[in-house]
Amino acid sequence: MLRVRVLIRSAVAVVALLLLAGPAVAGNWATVRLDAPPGEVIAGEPWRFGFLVKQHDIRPTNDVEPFVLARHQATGEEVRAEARQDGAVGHFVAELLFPVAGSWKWAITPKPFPETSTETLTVLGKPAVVANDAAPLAARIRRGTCDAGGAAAFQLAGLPPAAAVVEAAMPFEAPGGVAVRAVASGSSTVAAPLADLVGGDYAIEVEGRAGEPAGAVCGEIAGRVVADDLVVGLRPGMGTEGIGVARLRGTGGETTVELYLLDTAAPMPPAKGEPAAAETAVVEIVDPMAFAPFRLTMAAGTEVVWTNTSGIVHTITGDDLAFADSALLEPGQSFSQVFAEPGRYEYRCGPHPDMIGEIVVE
Ligand SMILES: [Cu+2]
Repeated sequence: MLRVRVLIRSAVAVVALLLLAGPAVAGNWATVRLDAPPGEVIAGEPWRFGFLVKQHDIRPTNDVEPFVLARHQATGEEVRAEARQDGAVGHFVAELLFPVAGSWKWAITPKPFPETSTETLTVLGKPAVVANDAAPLAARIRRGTCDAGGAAAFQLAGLPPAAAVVEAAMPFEAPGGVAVRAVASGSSTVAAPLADLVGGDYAIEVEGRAGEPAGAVCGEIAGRVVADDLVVGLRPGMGTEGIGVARLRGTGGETTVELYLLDTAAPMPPAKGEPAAAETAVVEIVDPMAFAPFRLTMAAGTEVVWTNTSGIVHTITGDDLAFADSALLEPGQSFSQVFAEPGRYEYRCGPHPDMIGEIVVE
């Protein structure tokens, strides 16, 4: 019965939208596609990127004046940049400078066409800078546990100071998929099979230093080896707050040890899917250009899933800062977000702003 009511309501919404939909929807719209996903964007460092503008998502066009507008989700602070044509027809480049770290909503508007929103961007804080002439941090494998130290067994290459390896990227995802930065890293090879290290009561230790943000870290070499590969977490040592990760890889009779000290000052966005949604509600994007149901009323904590069942691309773009925008949704793609706070959230499709919808959270 509920399903029938929803269908009737959405049919009414579709008819209403058809009546409203003038030539603006039917005629002139454009899509914006980024050349590449944003990757790592850091506050205070210019970020340059390119994108392609296509009228009706088909024909690349230079007859536009695109600008980029970003808004900080917590403070509402705005950053704007004009784009300029570069290379092939329809291709533009722009440069944004985010003044502070955090979550930024952003969209590209290829004037005179409406905007295409992009996925909310997590801008990372600048890593703490250590003087370039600082000595490397000493690292070793030794006997015993972290709490009960034993004799040094293998010397590891020292970790260079943070400033020298600012761009060191984590070669694997941290637990929960959180965005973390390595502030120092190093690689060594020790003359011992990985199996001997795992079974032999050893710990990996990196010495700290006064004023060094990463600090001392230590972790016992233990755990499950998968395909000659073991990842060990390094926890804070005496009086420090550093954390790190060691990756040990067995190759024949030797073991390669990669060490990463992580930047604990950088913002850690919640892992995807948090907070856990109590329930799920579905909104379909249908032809011709409508959200069904047009209005969704639900309890706080519900996850809304939009699925594009139409034949063309659309976005889910909200004016409210708390509303996380989607990027372009291709036919068949979905986008979801959890609404934790009661309120009324209006949204629209970026390229087709006459497509509107509403989420009412009670
Ligand atoms: Cu649309």
